[in-house]
Amino acid sequence: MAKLVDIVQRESCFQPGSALCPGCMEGMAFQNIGKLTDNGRKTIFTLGTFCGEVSTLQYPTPVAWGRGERTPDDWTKSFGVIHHVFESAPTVAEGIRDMADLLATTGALPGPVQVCALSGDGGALAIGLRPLLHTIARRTRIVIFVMVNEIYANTGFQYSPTTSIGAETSTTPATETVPGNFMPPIDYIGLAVTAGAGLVAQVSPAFPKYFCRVVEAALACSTTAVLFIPSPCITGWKYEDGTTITLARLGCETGFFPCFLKEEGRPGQLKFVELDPGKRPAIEEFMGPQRRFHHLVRKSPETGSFEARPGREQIFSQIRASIQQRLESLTRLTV
Ligand SMILES: Cc1ncc(C[n+]2csc(CCOP(=O)(O)OP(=O)(O)O)c2C)c(N)n1
Ligand code: SF4
Repeated sequence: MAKLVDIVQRESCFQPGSALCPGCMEGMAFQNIGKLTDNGRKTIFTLGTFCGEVSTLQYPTPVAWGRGERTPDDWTKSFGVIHHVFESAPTVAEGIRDMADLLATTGALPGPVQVCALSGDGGALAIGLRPLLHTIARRTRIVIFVMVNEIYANTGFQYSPTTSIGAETSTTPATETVPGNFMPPIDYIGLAVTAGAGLVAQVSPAFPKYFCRVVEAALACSTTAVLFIPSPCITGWKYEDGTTITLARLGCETGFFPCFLKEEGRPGQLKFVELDPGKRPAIEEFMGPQRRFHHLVRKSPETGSFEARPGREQIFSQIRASIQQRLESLTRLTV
C-alpha cells in the first residue's frame, strides 16, 4: 500500500466547486477516491443519477470532476466521466471495461485503464439491483462505489431499501402510531458477496487509513470489487454542521454501518465494531443528533444524554435486534 502521506499529496480528480451540501460525506469520499485513483492509470467513472452526479456535473454549476479544462498530456492523469440513466452505472462501466480491454489488445491505448462505477443506494440497490448483481456475476473487472445515505436524497429524501428501522423519510413519516420506516434494511453486503464479487467492503473516510487500504485493494482486484460507503446526509438526516465524521464513526461503532471487508479466497474482517452489544456505544448516541430519529430519541432531562422516548421501547428492541442480526450474519461471511 502507498504511504498515507504520499496519497494525501496526490492530485484528486474531484475538485472544489461542486454543489453538494457543505458537510456531505459524498464530497469527502470523492476527494479521497480522486486521490487514490491517481495511481498511474487512466481513470473512467460512470455516474448514475444521484446527489454525487446532479451536484457535480450539472450546468451551470462548475463541473467538479477532472483535472482542468483540457486533457492532460500525461495519459495517467487523464480522466473520463460519463453520466447515464439512473440505474446503469455498473452496466455502462462494464461496456467501457470491455472496450478498453479490446483496444488494449490492438495496442491502441498508451497505458492501462481503470473503470469505476458510482451511484447512490437507490440507484444501486432499488431500481439498479439487477444491473449491480449481473455485473458482479459476470466478474467484470471494475470497482463499484455505492454511496449509502439511506434515502433518495436528490429527489426529495424518500425511503430507500437501506433505510434504518425507525428513520423518518418523506415517504415514511413518523406519527403517533407509525414510528417512521418499519422495514429492516436490505442485506446489501450479503447480496454482493453471494453474487460472487472478488472484493466486497463497507468502508468510510472516517477511518482514513483503512479506507485507503481497502480502496487500493479494490482498484487492484482482478474481478468486480464493490465498496459501500456509508454517507451521512446532513440535509436528509438533519444533523448539526461539523458532525458528519463523528456520525460516520458512531454509525460504524454502534453497528448501523459496520466496516467490513471480504476478499474472495481470504478470511474477511469486521472492523471498528464489537460483536458484543455491551461493548458498543449505545445506539441512542448515533440516533440522537439526527432529527430523522427525533420522534424516538430525546435528551434526558436528568443526565443530558440521549435516551429512548418513553413508549418507544418496542421499536428500540427491533432496531437492536436488527443490528445484532446484521453483525452476526456479517461475521459468518468473514469465514
Ligand atoms: C428510471 C428512473 N426513475 C426515477 C428517476 C428519478 N430519480 C433520479 S435520482 C433518484 C433517486 C436517487 O437516489 P439514490 O440513488 O439513493 O441517490 P441520492 O439522491 O440519495 O444521492 C430518482 C428516483 C430517474 N432518473 N430514472
Ligand atoms: S442532500 Fe445529502 S447526499 Fe445530497 S448533497 Fe446534500 S448532504 Fe449530500
